[in-house]
Amino acid sequence: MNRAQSEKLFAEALKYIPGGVNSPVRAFRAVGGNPFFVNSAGGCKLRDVDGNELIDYVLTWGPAILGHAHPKIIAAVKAAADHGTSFGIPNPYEVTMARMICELVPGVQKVRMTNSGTEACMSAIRLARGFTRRDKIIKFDGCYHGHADSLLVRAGSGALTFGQPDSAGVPAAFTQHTIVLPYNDFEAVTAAFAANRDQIAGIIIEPVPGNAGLYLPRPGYLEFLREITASHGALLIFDEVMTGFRLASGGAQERFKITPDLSCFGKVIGGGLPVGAFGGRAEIMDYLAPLGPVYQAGTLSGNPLAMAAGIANLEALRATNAYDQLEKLGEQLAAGMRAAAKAAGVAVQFNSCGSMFCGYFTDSPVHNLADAMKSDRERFKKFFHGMLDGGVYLAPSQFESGFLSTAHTAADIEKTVQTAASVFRTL
Ligand code: KE4
Repeated sequence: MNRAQSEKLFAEALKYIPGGVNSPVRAFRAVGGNPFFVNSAGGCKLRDVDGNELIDYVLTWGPAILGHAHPKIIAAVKAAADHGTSFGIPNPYEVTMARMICELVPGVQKVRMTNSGTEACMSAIRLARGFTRRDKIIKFDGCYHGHADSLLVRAGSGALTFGQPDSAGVPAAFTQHTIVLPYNDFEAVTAAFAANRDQIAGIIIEPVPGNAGLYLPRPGYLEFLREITASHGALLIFDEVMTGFRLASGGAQERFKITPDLSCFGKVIGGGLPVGAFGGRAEIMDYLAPLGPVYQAGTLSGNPLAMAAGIANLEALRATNAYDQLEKLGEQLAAGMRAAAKAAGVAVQFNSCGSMFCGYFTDSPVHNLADAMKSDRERFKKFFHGMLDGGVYLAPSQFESGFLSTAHTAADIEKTVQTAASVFRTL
């Protein structure tokens, strides 16, 4: 595949940007080679600067749930931009977005917008600590909640990909109140609460972790976390930056029927523009400035263009049978990939949940980070490049989830599975 223009651009990028990228996972360091540069995108396809067309399963890490350059999102952004790009004073879009989130998400009575998922998670943690007057937070290894200091501990996504789950530059004092436990381990949570009685402000968790690949909560696990936090006066925080408005219109909390105290969002609610949000019970959210003592702010929070794009995304999702479509596409992809791997005699654990998925090259089931780490990453690298050369772009790391959109068709999935079948045979 000709990538001459991408290589030229990457050489130039390396002169001015650390690693040539503005976010580490884009650098292809986990799979080798250099990233391609996108010229344009539409539907489920990317077109790189060398004219290669790719079926996209990264979808800018989740936001493009309706596919790229959706006409309703483009029109909404253009219309909003004609009136100005930012005001630093309330605008009507913020009210519409807040109302939509509160209407769609079971656990949210009030919501505050931010500019990224990192800000949303960082702020939710601060709010939980302020509301409970406790300092300790439980997170789970392999889960990624953005790059705020106290959460960069055994984190997933790019941190895990580069073997830096505990980043340099984070003083021990900043993480001393962060307790990291294995995901899906009931006893570990019980023991942590017993050993830190009345000190735990909350648990933050990706209800379906998508930053160490993808694995699912064991039956009863989320219900257990809901009960044990309530019984200890701690808050349950669902990080739905990835799962929100994707696994159901009300996110994982609707799909699994669990109501957390706080929820974090991002991605889909920005329609591809910079966004984050956190919300929950009004009595907790009202602890935020200007009402309460917990400070949180942002120059561009509730930016009219990001709000317009997110509202258009949510409206289009609500107006169609998008979630049925996404479920069917996810099932078709999972069945096809499992059959192709089996036929080629390649050990693959293909985990999926709705329109999120991950294939691990291992013969044992993957229920947590330790299982995911058993995956054969050399095989993953070969598979990734074989698929890329075949016109299919998967997440450039074993420790990332893939995504489907309503723009993917059964024919796209069939082509993907056929390409995988031929690549599996070369591994
Ligand atoms: P951002 O700060 O990147 O907007 O959101 C952080 C975040 C928080 N919580 C979850 C569950 C997330 O998945 C993310 C960000 N996701 C990664 C993809 N694994 C973003 C990709 C990147 O870092 O470039």
